[in-house]
Amino acid sequence: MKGIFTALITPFHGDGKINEKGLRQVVRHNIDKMGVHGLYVGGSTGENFLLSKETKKEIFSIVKEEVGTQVKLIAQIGSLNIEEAIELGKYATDLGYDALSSVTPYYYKFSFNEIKNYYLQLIEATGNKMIIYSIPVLTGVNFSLGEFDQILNLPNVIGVKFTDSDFVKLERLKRLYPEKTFLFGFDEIMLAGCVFNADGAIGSTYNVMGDKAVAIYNLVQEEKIKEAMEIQSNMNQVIEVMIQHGVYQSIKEILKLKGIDGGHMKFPFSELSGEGKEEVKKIMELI
Ligand code: HMN
Repeated sequence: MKGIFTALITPFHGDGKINEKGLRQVVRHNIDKMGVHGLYVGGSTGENFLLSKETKKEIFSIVKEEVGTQVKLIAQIGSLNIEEAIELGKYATDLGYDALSSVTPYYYKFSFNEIKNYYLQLIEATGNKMIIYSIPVLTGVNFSLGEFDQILNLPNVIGVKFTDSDFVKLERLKRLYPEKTFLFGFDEIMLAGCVFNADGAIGSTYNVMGDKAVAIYNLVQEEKIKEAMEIQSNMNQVIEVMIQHGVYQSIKEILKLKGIDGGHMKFPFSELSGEGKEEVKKIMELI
């Protein structure tokens, strides 16, 4: 479980149903053109938290069918409803997903022990490997080093999707747990994450710039930081526009301009504005 993982977008039809043809095209594009090492399915990027359990299962199943064993697959199954999370985890495990990942339970201010017990139940019920999804900026859950220590010692926990810019924490964790996998979650600073010993990265923008992320990852292995920085800086020209107009919306528009059906957004997300479309067109030469 090393390298670049695309946090897969989900193409929807205008009525909110899955656009299966588009989803298969996006998967193919990621594997055949971007050359990423794996896919992270059902993350924030997939608009997962807006979807019904049945729709989430449909996505897991279509993606697995399209991928087979070509690249590694991680299923994000986190849900505030533990029964749903377990059902999704068993489903993805039966389909053959290489690992599960679950966001830390959010919205309520859960105690650390409550969060730990949540993971324990998920792990015991599914029996699959688990990658903890830590994203303090969205969940408000920010584990201390001591808390990470307890979480990483739970059975089957193989690593963390580390979406945080606390590089000291990342470096300390990797030194304490060299055998665990730390996948960095902020695309605009993924080079720094890799320099600070992350084992790779998971991100939304890799749907359209995965080839660049793979290049950065490889250059870091070769200790060619200046060349890697050049690519990161070019990526950030694009990410800046994406953030201004909506990251997921912009990714879908870029895919569309490349002839891939990125589909619509799921309500209540709005579609890309007219101005956004114009701005995205202008940065296409960088992609
Ligand atoms: C996921 O769960 O889908 C992603 O892995 C999340 C990922 O860390 C992205 N973060 C969010 O969407 C909040 C980043 O790829 C992010 O979109 C990117 O760094 C641009 O800011």
